[in-house]
Amino acid sequence: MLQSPGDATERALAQGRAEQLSVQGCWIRAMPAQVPSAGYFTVTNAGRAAAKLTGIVVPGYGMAMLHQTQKTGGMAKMTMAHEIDVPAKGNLTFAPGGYHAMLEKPSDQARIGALLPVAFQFASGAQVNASCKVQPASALGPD
Ligand SMILES: [Cu+2]
Repeated sequence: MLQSPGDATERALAQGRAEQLSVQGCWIRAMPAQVPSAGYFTVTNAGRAAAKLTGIVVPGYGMAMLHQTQKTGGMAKMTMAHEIDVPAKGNLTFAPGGYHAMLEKPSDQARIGALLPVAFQFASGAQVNASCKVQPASALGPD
């Protein structure tokens, strides 16, 4: 991000927005190294203004993208999602068959059972941190 004289104010505003945002139930379905893994979670927005999720940073993976699986005429296809709305007083759920974080280039940190500190980034500049549990390919949820 560029530095400017308004940065302190911007940071304070972003912090205020971050306090309204939280992430629950984050887990990663770890796949063998050649196949992308997927991250799932729920973002809750307690604020009065809508927020937009723009990206996540997962330390156990070299690359993390936001994707959406959509079914058209019985065919499932994935599209990139650059900004995803989290409605005011509402939430956004990433779950198998819909939105997912596509994770590639795993490191040894991304072993089954690990808790990875993930950063969730929003269009306002707010960032929310949550830990995500790495689960085996057969897992259906965070537990
Ligand atoms: Cu994908």
